[in-house]
Amino acid sequence: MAQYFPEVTKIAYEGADSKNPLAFKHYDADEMVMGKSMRDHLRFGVAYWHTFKGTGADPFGPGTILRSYNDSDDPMKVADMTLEAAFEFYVKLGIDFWCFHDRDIAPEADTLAETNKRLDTIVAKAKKLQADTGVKLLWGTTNAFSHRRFMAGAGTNPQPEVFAYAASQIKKAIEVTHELGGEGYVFWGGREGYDTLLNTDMSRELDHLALLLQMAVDYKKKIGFGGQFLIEPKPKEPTKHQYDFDAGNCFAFLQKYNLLDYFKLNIEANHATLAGHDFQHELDFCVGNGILGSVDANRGDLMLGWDTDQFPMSIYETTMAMYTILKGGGLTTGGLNFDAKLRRQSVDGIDLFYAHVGAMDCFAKGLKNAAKMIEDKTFENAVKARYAGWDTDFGKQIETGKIGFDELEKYTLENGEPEINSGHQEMFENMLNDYLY
Ligand code: XLS
Ligand code: CA
Ligand code: CA
Repeated sequence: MAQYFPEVTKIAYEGADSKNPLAFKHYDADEMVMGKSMRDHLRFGVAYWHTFKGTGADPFGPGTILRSYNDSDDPMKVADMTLEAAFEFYVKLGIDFWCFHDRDIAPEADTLAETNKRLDTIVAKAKKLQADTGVKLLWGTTNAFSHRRFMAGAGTNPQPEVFAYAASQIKKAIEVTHELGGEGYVFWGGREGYDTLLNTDMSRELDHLALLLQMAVDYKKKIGFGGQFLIEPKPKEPTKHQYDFDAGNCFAFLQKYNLLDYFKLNIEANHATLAGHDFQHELDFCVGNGILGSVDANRGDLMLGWDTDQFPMSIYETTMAMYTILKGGGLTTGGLNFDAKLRRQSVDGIDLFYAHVGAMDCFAKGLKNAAKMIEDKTFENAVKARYAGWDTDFGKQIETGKIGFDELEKYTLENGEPEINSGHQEMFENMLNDYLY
């Protein structure tokens, strides 16, 4: 097979003192952390759409990134070469998982039948490459947002014909994800949302979205697909009001439509911050409600109000994220998928390696910090102490509903003003820094 990244050999772990930008300083795949290998904790994935289809295009100009695997007028030849390049990249990087949209891996043709045929051709090749390399599919998904037919949404489109098209596409994408042994299947809202209520029936659109998801659940059962269904929240972009705004919003939606048994969430760092939340807040909400499924590991730019999808680089963020993930029992069928793209000026193939190596190291260091924080019980004990009042008889009586307003009023009249305790936030922040330095 042709080599698309001849300048790179396999990325090795060289330890924290290494100055080699193409070596891991913290990610040692087989190193054990809290009784589990780093590989099994972190379950890193590469996002096909950004890493292999990203061109650096922005609203002011077309792509800047040229790749030899794109160099053909035949779209299926490009798809074929790109898939080979992708697996060469996965192996050289030492990554265990990949993720894709149907239209990333095989180009759309003039009819759905022809498009599906193209997809089958590429999926057969991907299956072989997976078997040859041991790289696995973390999740598949459908791109039901780029084509012009989906300009007003897929499942929430005002026209049933477009709903039907989306359903057909999702059906096929679930089939190929199943064929490739995918551990999950993601539903990101795409253009499920609206820009103005002057032309939108929001309640009806949400009913339709739930219907589409219910059909997907039925079909999953029918074909015996055992992967986890995931919803990926995002508050805005492309529409002004995306329906799957944040984790809390998705949780309410799943409950209302009786879908909670079948879905977990795929939390993206950049979508959390766009919704005005910390990445860790969204993760913690999911852990607390038993709905953390998987993670899109990237970052936004807090100065910018859009989805910049940058590679994670903040040890603080990855430490806090891994702390919550570990406390929640870790990733099981999910993983850390780098849904991140190179900047427009990072045009070299080697930049893809720098980006992923750095991001993997950043999460590996975050994992080690978080494990230490958990083993030391520093924050666990502090939080326990802060809520200790609830473990007294009095607290227990409230928590178990044994006493109500009358008793609480009596207690307060008898005991008067409560003594208040400091939250010691600054001290805790200093203690966190002790783990980061
Ligand atoms: C877009 C989303 C998308 C999903 C998969 O903002 O992050 O890439 O992860 O459709
Ligand atoms: Ca994402
Ligand atoms: Ca994003």
